[in-house]
Amino acid sequence: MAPDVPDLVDRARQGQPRAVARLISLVEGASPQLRDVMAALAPHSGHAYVVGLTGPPGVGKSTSTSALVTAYRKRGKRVGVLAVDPSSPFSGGALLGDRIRMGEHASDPGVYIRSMATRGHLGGLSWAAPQAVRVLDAAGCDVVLVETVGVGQSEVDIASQADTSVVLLAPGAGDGIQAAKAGILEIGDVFVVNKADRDGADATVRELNHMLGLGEAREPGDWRPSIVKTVAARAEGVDEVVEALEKHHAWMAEHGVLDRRRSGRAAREVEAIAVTALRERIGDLREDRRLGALGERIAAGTLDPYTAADQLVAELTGQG
Ligand SMILES: Nc1nc2c(ncn2[C@@H]2O[C@H](COP(=O)(O)OP(=O)(O)OP(=O)(O)O)[C@@H](O)[C@H]2O)c(=O)[nH]1
Ligand SMILES: [Mg+2]
Repeated sequence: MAPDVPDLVDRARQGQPRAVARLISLVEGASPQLRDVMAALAPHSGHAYVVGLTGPPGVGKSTSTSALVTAYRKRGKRVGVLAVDPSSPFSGGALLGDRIRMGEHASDPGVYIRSMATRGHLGGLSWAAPQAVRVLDAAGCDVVLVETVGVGQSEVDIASQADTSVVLLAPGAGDGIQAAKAGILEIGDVFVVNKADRDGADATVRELNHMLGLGEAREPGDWRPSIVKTVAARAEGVDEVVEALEKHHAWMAEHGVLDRRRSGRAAREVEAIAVTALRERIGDLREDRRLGALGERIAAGTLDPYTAADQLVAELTGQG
């Protein structure tokens, strides 16, 4: 049954967990009603501070996220957690490991936890995560933590849509080199060397310092990424992570970076929605006589593919 959008949005804004979950399901399922949902949410967003966490599998993202939830709850903040898995088809539920690690927060009414699978969305990653964040934002979250699973380009994309991106690494195993190769060093505003109870944490910190060029001079007004050592499993170092996040948040606000990042990610969201809409129209066209006719003319040598594509784009965008 199609949900009553205004009612759902009202209830989500009052913080009713079931309404929040339902709205995020609409995002996950790319519901046609998202249009109405987003229109209704637009005036109520922009409050939450969005933190992305990324890093290699098993580095401790979920454990750190859970520890950060505890730290922010102690500070009286309402917290949303979004675990985004770009490699899974729609799941509609929490990932098993996360369910266990986040379990201690399950009964806290000041915490919303949600996993979201986005595989199969056309350009979905670029809009699904920001839209789910908007739901949590409108529901009154002060902080939204976005954990991405895996370290590929799509994870980098999601993480870079946050206000602040946290990159987690663990000692040894050449994590730093791997991260550099995956392109996640560039997006880190705060670096966390987790599992500092293991050997080699200091070496990893040195390696990071070196790779990030932290010893070098920076332009005044440039952000110098922080590096924090943690043992997330014992909540050690987590207050220092919160401090580093607060410092970055304040720095961004002071330098106009926060507004720039937010309008930048909104622009990418619009782009993704527009590209998705165009792709859908092209998809419809595959069954269309016009595309078939263009193909016939190219095969017959009376038309070239670029001119044909120009004609198609002009028709799709209503300029033909
Ligand atoms: N020794 C040690 N183990 C830790 C620490 N933090 C987390 N772990 C363990 O590392 C394993 C993976 O932790 P997760 O938090 O699930 O890691 P993740 O990055 O979310 O993993 P994926 O989501 O599967 O990529 C678990 O068994 C944790 O208990 C730590 O500081 N020290
Ligand atoms: Mg995890």
